[in-house]
Amino acid sequence: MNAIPVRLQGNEGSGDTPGRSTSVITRTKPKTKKPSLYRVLLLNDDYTPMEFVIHILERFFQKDREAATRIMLHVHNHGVGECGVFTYEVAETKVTQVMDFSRQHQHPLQCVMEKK
Ligand code: TYC
Repeated sequence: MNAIPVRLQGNEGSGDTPGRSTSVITRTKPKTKKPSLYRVLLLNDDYTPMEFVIHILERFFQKDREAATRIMLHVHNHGVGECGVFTYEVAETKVTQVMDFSRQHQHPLQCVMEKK
């Protein structure tokens, strides 16, 4: 639950119109909602070249060579690994970019997203 700080707005204690209260409750803090976050994952396969996966991580996930190599080897050894965490639309865009780029280069690399 989320407490909402409020302020009374009206004529209480104003000295106006005794006996006729017109107060309303107003929000004092803007109502904000944190966006849901999604992990973008790469899946291992036996055919996509390691160098191609490193390139994907550099190009679409802004990883430096060292981080990209570490993530690629993690996927290679464990079957799946995280490339980043994004809001829904950004995650969806990354998945599409990776899948399209891999397809264009005739690699079977799979990229998926999952809610955190
Ligand atoms: N297993 C691949 C190979 O040995 C390399 C690879 C790593 C493929 C990560 C996909 O997401 C992947 N060439």
